[in-house]
Amino acid sequence: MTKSKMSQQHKSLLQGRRDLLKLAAALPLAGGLSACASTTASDKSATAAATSTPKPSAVRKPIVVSTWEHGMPANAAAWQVLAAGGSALDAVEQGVRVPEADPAVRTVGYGGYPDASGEVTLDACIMDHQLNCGSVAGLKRIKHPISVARAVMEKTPHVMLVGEGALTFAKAQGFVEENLLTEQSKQDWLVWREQGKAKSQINLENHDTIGMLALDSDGHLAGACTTSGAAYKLPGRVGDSPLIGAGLYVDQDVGAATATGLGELMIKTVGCHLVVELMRQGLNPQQACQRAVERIAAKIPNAAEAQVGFLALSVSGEVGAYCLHGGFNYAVQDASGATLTDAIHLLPGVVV
Ligand code: SD4
Repeated sequence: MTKSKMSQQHKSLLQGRRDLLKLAAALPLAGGLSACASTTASDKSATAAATSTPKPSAVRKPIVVSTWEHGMPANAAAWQVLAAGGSALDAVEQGVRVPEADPAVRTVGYGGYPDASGEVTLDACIMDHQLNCGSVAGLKRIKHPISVARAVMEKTPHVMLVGEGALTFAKAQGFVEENLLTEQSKQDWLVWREQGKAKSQINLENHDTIGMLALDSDGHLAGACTTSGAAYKLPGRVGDSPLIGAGLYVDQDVGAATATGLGELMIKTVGCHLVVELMRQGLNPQQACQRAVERIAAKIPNAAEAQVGFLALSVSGEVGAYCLHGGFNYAVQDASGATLTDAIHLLPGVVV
């Protein structure tokens, strides 16, 4: 190798190292929170691991991961698609349709908590390995917003449709209008209204969006996210779940991430895009989720009053998650079986 080539290589190595150090310095630590005393050490170890952890040699695929316990039956439906050699995109759509149709899941689709006016309004988005994406927000009276989001992606030149426009589009596509407010949801809403609460219920317990990520046997990633949003939200409020980058992001070069919890926090930090970009910098999925939660905790006043959780899947099938408060779990299914795991959390204590 010539001297000039060597010095060129040396310079780019130094530049790479400087970039990494700059990145580490730019990422805020959650030192302002007393419960985060261990954050500095974990942050250092995340950076160290980013430079030293060897990449896994074998890709773990197909695989599907989802937020929360209702991710177990959703993953099972997605797995049927993946195990038959189907696409990650079909898998995530079929998977999240399960909680969308289940009235016992009170935070997604049919039977979800309504807004303050008593109307169930749904947010959802879907994204594939080529940055194709589709989204709906504030969609009423359609049980499967994820399928409408997919139709937006595949049948329009747009990414996102909202409110009446989304409903008109859905009906034109053959989706059937139906009542999504179950008797149980109605009764709960009436009680909430009688209590005279002036505010939407955005708190620690209200956070069970389903976000699903899959890697198919062709090695393609896709993701879906669907929710009824914050219970008793102000009519018109849109959370992170239908926003590409906030509630979901997929980049085939790197991996995918999805989020659950108080959407305003993910919107302010473009949380899922942040997780994917941190993975691009060399962090593994769990380290990237941890950094994003730390960013939220450090930069957003009163973040600790809410829950946030991220779940990520790398293009090689590594899975990681992290949340602010204990209590967030995630479901994983691959050829070895199905598991439900508690995510590691930043703050002490568990919220269920
Ligand atoms: C939102 N992220 O609309 C969602 C909330 C959630 O079940 O997770 N709800 O902010």
